[in-house]
Amino acid sequence: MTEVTTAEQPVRLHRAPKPADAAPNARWKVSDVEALLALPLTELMHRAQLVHREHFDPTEVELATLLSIKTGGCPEDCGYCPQSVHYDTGVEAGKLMDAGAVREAAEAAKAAGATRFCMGAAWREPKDRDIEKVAELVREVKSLGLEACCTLGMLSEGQAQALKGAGLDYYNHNLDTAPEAYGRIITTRDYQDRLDTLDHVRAAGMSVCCGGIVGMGESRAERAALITQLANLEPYPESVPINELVRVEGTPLADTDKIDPFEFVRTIAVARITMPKARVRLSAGRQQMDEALQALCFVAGANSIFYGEKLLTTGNPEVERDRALLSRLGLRARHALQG
Ligand code: SAM
Ligand code: DTB
Ligand code: SF4
Repeated sequence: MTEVTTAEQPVRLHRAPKPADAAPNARWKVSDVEALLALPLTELMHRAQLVHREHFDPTEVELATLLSIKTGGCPEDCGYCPQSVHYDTGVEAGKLMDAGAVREAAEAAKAAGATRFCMGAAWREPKDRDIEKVAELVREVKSLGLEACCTLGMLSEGQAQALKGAGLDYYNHNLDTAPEAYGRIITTRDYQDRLDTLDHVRAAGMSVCCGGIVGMGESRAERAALITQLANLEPYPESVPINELVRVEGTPLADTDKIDPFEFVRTIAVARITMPKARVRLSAGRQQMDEALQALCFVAGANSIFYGEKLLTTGNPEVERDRALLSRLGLRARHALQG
């Protein structure tokens, strides 16, 4: 996004997004991904399972715990987000957590069996002095032997390098929806802003965690375009969180119709097929899903979940419940970091 300052206020000029398969060497065409989404469910699941077991042990699920290290008061207007200052959702704005409290939370996550710890901040973009503080938090998490992930909004090249220098393994920055649908959901930044940050993360040598949200009223073609966009990144992300919209009262998307659960499962399966080596994470939205649906997501190739009673500001299933679910399904948590 470019900003032009006039006498009154800055005018933001959005750059028109390119279609998800615009690059001449694009691996995937939106039409191919749409055709996958439209397969008979049994056929789609079979294909997803074949791909899944080529690269992973299909009985193993990664557990990643989230912590909101800086909550609320975000200047962005993402239509799904309870932390935007534009919407009245009851989320109170807080300050950046200190290192001791973060360490405690990371220790508890490790003791409960998580191997990845993801710290989220409700920023449009961090300031350089925020990066210094977050670098300290990253060092705390790394000293416990956990994989560290951060999601802090847009990053400059230098900020990405500083986080890499502190030992950060993954940076989460979601594309969230299809390029063509982005302007319906967010007006305070454009798609290219997201792609630029992903480039900075890659250039710094970190692994990329990038996915999206389904159930925001998008069409199947738009879901196909989101997956195509992710799968055509060069290289595609190592982690792909697929969130179902958590409909939070006060946000513009609060009254969106709930997505057909089978359509959600299809999206997971197509993410698995198009990004064979990625950790596909069954992310936000599990609290609204019954256990049979979650099981179907694992069968479709999901091999990671957010683990712990809270996502950032909304709820997630209890740890005991998740442990019982994995046990009933004969699945096991990924242990220490063997790759
Ligand atoms: N502010 C940073 C940013 O937007 O990149 C990091 C935090 S932001 C909360 C991280 C991601 O959470 C968003 O990109 C979106 O995918 C997800 N998210 C936020 N609200 C959600 C909701 N209500 N339902 C599902 N996912 C949501
Ligand atoms: C991601 O894809 N989903 C997570 C994490 N990355 C940062 C966030 C989900 C947030 C759900 C709404 C909330 O709890 O505020
Ligand atoms: Fe801010 Fe991130 Fe929420 Fe958007 S998704 S309002 S950038 S915290």
